[in-house]
Amino acid sequence: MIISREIQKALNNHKPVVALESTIISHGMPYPKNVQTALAVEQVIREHGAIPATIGIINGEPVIGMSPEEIEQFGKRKGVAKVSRRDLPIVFANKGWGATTVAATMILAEMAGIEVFVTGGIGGAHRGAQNNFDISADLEELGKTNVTVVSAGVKAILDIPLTLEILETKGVPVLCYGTDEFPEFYTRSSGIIMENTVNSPVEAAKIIKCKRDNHFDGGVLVANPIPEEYAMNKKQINDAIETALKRASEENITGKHITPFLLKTIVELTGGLSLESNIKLILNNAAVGAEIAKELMKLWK
Ligand code: PSU
Ligand code: MN
Repeated sequence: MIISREIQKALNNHKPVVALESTIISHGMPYPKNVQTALAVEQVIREHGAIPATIGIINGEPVIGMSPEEIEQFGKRKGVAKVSRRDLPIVFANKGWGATTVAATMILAEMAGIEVFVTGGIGGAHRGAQNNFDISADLEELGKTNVTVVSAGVKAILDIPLTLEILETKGVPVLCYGTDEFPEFYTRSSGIIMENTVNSPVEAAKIIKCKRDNHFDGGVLVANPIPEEYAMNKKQINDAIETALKRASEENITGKHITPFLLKTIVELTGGLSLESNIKLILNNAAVGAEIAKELMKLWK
């Protein structure tokens, strides 16, 4: 794989590095906000004293630390595949371009030696997963790959209680950041009270370190709620989600296309409000992820 010089140097010198995914750029947001957001997220990570590593696949090669020009390409190029674990060998063999999901980004981050990864929301069990088995490979990856993922919880397009049950089964610690309630992406509250709250980056870092020191393989999920001032009105977002889910079923959207379809439809239905919330929560996750990466480096030194 291709690791940028800046990132290789940072890793060699035990400087904090934060991984970022590219599916959110190619399939999660419209152009040009996707590119602006990806660059702004990198900037926040730098302001917090860590080095951003946006990850994607170019001509069949994993790139750890994309350049701004490459990020621009991922934002506007047509035909960049959405790549999860199962798709990796295919895009490698075909020398294609691939936007990596949470699962695929975790795999490549671990291979590069990056512990902390910031995103917006992870994939999970879709509604009806009991029957249709639509459960994101992100959950499987969190069960086995040694990377900490900072997300704003899980979107209500998914079945949140079922997603949390699967995370428990897979042995994934879920750390709610500054709250005891699991966050619901666009809003702070899901009504689900969790067992584990962390109130500072160092608290999260200590738990991650214990997991690594004891060789309990797998990820850690840090669930960081959207700041109150950017949270959406619960009724408005829930109505949009219900309508989007109905449209997806009418149009027979399934498999890997469902999450991008729902995100796009929800942006349309909310007149762009959900996109603004989405951007703000990622920037907020970037700040927390960078701080956790810094604390971890202190503990490891
Ligand atoms: N949630 C978002 N934005 C996204 C995704 C999820 O708010 O862009 C993307 C992530 O890359 C995640 C993927 O890993 O969707 C999950 O897709 P699937 O359910 O097909 O595994
Ligand atoms: Mn799926």
